This record gives sequence, structure tokens and C-alpha cells, in this order.
Amino acid sequence: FSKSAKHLNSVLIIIPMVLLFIGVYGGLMQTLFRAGIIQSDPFMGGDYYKGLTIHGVLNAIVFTTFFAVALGNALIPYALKKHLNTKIAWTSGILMLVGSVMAGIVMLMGEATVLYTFYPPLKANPAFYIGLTLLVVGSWIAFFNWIPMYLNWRKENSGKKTPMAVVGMFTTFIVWFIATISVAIEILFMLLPWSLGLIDEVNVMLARTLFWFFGHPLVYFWLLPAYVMYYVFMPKLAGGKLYSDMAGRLVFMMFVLFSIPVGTHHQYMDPAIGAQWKFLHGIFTFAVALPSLITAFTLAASLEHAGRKRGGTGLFGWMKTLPYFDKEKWFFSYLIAGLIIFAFGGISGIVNASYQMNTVVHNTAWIPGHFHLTVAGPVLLAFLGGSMYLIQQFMNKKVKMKGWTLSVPYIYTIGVFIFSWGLMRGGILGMPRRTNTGATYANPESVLYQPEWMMYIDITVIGGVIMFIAIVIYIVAFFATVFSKSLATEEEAAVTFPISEPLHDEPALLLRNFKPYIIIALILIALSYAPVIYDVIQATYDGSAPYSPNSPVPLR
Ligand code: HAS
Repeated sequence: FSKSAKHLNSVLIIIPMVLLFIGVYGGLMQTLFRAGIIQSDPFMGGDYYKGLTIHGVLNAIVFTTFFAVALGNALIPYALKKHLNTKIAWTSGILMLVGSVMAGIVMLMGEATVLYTFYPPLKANPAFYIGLTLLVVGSWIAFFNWIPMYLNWRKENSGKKTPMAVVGMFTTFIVWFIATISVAIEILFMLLPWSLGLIDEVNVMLARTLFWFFGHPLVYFWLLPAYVMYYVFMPKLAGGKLYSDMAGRLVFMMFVLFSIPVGTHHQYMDPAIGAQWKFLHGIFTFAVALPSLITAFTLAASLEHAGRKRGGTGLFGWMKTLPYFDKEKWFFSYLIAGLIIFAFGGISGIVNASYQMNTVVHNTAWIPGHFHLTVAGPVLLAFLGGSMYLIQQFMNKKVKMKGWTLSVPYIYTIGVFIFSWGLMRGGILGMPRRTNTGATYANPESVLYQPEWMMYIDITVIGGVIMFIAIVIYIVAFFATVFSKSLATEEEAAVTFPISEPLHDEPALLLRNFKPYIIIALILIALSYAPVIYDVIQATYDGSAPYSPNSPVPLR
């Protein structure tokens, strides 16, 4: 890695870490708002929805995109033994930074209180949409920068299997690229002109549908870099090997196929889309859960192999010998804790995906319970562990406060289990999501007051405070590492990654080329989305009259 590549990757990790902390602070405020403990943010000012927007956008969109790009910039050249084109990589990084800062400023000013889904008729300052567009375009440029490296490598290494890390990172960005096209259409042709005052109507259902075409693959864009670290790093960190190379490749290709034609499962309760198409998306949703089930077995087998190599015996005895508390293997604790959380996140996802069950949980606090066990569980922990690993490599530092660093994922796990349990139990009772319960259902003065929800709301405060403490410890350890003395001169510092060997190295001939999978994915997308878009257009342009958000009377 050149000096410039190291600097770039460090910037791509440090700046979003600051933004992540602002977002995490916003998360803590959410729990306090919802419990009625505060009515206004003591530091940033503004209400519950401003805080919720900052929390969602900075943590779930900005931090994750930066980390995915930094991981790709690091792993792809490393695994292919090629040099990153740093000019293009810096251009992408600068676009992402400028875009994120623009969006961040308007959110802090309270000019973009539209939540991370930015559904119309909620309208933001144009700078918010432009900022998000720059972030996405910057990430595309990072992806395009990796393609020539990969094609050259294939030319020079015909017949060889592409390294798993590269397969995983390309899967991440193929899914991201296809998915972001729809949100680009939504922003550039609908929301931005509307926010600039160039058009005065926007088709709400079409905008929601375009959003969810992007929104569900977005969750796999978050998950896949974590999967790269699970498949590529974790077996080696545990002291073993990846149980099956083919299983890993199959999992990534299945994500290319099924990540996108599933978005309507977020719209089961929306009007305008036929129930048969929602059902079809429901079936594909079960298909996209399969690669995660394969992952559960493959990683468990890899961990068992490692545990037995470390002297573990018996049916479960191998579990005891894994390096959960080995300070030198602090990275392992981030991955294993996340994996354990994900077992519960996955189960709750399957509940959401079931069409009938969704009627019980949709728009209730169950849903944030689910996604704190997925994106704010395994994904966050893997990205935090990964950020610490990348920063020490690129800045040539030694991780500081290792014991504390190791403890973070376990403290966080305790917090997130308590927090999500409170949300999910409250959700089953009907407690809504995205609602300032502090001013309504948790307010004894209000006619809406629901005393039986109070216990669960209080539980989320306890869980939220524990999660926040874990992140504060992490941030202190992270910046202690960043500001510590460098180990050696730049020239001496070699970047290395713990790349796992496979235990079973199957030929996997049918899993070596992305092309057929991309083609099948496009066919599945066309089959599943053409009728949905047709229904939406039929119902909203031909069927019913448009409404203004300010009046219940149709416009024409
Ligand atoms: Fe989801 C809503 C369905 C996965 C994130 N999801 C959301 C939202 C977010 C989100 C943010 O069908 C809210 C969006 C909004 O704001 O409205 N989700 C699923 C399904 C899966 C799933 C079927 N979700 C995720 C992931 C996310 C994420 C991953 C982020 C990264 N989700 C839904 C649905 C909705 C939804 C509906 C809409 C709900 C509504 O009504 O609004 C699946 O992909 C899950 C499959 C996962 C598994 C788990 C496998 C287990 C593993 C761990 C094994 C453990 C081991 C440890 C090996 C089947 C891999 C061993 C331990 C030792 C000690 C040895």
C-alpha cells in the first residue's frame, strides 16, 4: 500500500467514526425521548424526529458506506496483490465526504427531518438529497476503481479461483450498484426537483416503491462486509480453517440473486400493490434467508473445527476453547458476539417476512427491535472491530486499551439484547415505532397513556444506556490508538490481514463467474418488479386523484 492509499483509508475510517458517535448519541436521546425523560435534545436542540433522522442517516447510511468502501480499498488490492489507483480512490473519498457533511449540516439545522427513508410528503432541503447523491456516486467510483484490478488479475491468473475476500466485496458492491439505481431515479427525478420547487407534485407510492427497491438490498449492503469478515477472518482468528470454501462462494452468489427482488416485503401493508406480487416478494424473502442459514452452519462447523484443534472435546466442549477473552485476539470477540446476536436478528426477520405475521408487527416497536439485532448488532460490531483493525494497520499503530477493546462487544451485546427485548415485547402489545411515546403513550397526562407499556419502555432505556457506554469505551480506545505513537517508519510497516485457509477446498466450478448470476438476478428483478411498478402507476396515476400533504381534499 502506498502512503497515499494508507492516508485515504485512514481518513475514510476516522471521519465517519466521529459522525457515528454523533449518531450514537442521537440513539441514546431517542430512548430518553421515548421514555418521556427529555422533551428536547439538551445539546443539539430539536425534537424527537430530528434526532431520529440524524441517528438513522449517520449510523445506518453514512458510517456503513464509508466502512464498506474502506474495506474494499483495503482487501481487494491486498488479496489480488495489486496497487490501488489512489487518484480515483481519493476522488471517490472526497465526494463521499463532501456529500456526508452537506447532508449532516442540513440535518443538524433541522432542515431535513425526513428520517432515513425520506418518504414524501416529508420534504428536505435540496442539500440533503444532493449530499446523499454525492455519497452514493462516490461509492460507485470506488467500486469502478476495483474492476480493472480484478479483470487484470483474472487475465493473469486464468483458471484460479478469485480470492474469497474479493468475491465478497464484489458481491457487496454489485448488489449496491443495482439497488442504488432506483434511489438515484427517485432522488433525481422526483424528490430533488420537488424540493427545488421545479415540480409541485410527487407520486408518494412510486417514491416508496423505488425507495424499497433500494432499501432492502441496502440491508445486505450492510451485512455483506460483515460476512466477508466472518468468512475470511474469523476461522483464522479462532485458530482454524473455513469449513467449506464452496459454501462461502455459494452464499455470496445467492445474495447477488435474491437481495433485490424482495423489497415489497416492506410494503405488505401499503395500498396500490396487488397482494399476489407482495406474496411473490415474500417467497423471495425466504430465499434470501437461505444464504444466512447456510452461513450459520458453515461458520458453526468452522468454529467447531477451530475449537477441537484448540483441545475442545465432546458435543459442545469445543465451544469452551474458543478465544473469547484472549486480548491478543480482540477482533474475534467482535465477530463472535455479532454472530450470536444475528441468530436472534435472523429469527425476527423471518417473522417479519411472513405475510400474515407482518400484520402484527408492522410499524410497531418490534421492527426497531429486529434491526438493532441485525444492522446495529452483527453489522455494527463487525464494522467496529474492522475499523480498529484497519486503522492500526494503515496508521501503523498498536491497539491501545486492549482489555477494554475486547470488552466492548460483550457489554454491547448485553445492552442490545435488553434493548431489543423491550422494543419487541412492547411492539407485540402494539407500541408503535417512529413515535415520540414520551409525549403520548408514556405520558400519564395524555389520554393516550398506556401504563402496561411502561415497563418495556423503561427496559429500552436501560439497554440503550448500556449500548451507549459500550460505544463510548470503544471511541476512547479507538482515538487512543489513533493518537498513539506509530510503531515504525512507513516503509517498514506492512499491512496484513488474517486470511483463512479452507478446510474443504472444493473446485466450485459453477461459482467462479459473476456474469450468469447477475443476468439471472436482473431477470428475477424484472419479473418481480414489473408488475409492482405497473400496479403502482395504474393505481396512482390512472386510479386515484393526487393529494397535497396539507389537505385531505384531492387536488383534482
Ligand atoms: Fe430485516 C425490516 C425481513 C435481515 C435490517 N430489516 C428491516 C428494517 C431494517 C432491517 C433496518 O420481511 C427496517 C426498515 C424500515 O425502516 O422500515 N430481514 C428480514 C429477513 C432477513 C432480514 C427475512 N434485516 C436483515 C438484516 C438487516 C436487516 C441482515 C441489516 C443488516 N426485515 C425483514 C422484513 C422487514 C424488515 C420483512 C419489514 C418489516 C416491516 O413490516 O416493516 C434475513 O436475511 C435474516 C436471515 C438470517 C438468519 C440468521 C442466520 C444466523 C446466523 C448466526 C449463526 C450463529 C452462530 C454462532 C454460528 C436466518 C448466521 C455460534 C455460536 C458459538 C458460540 C459457536
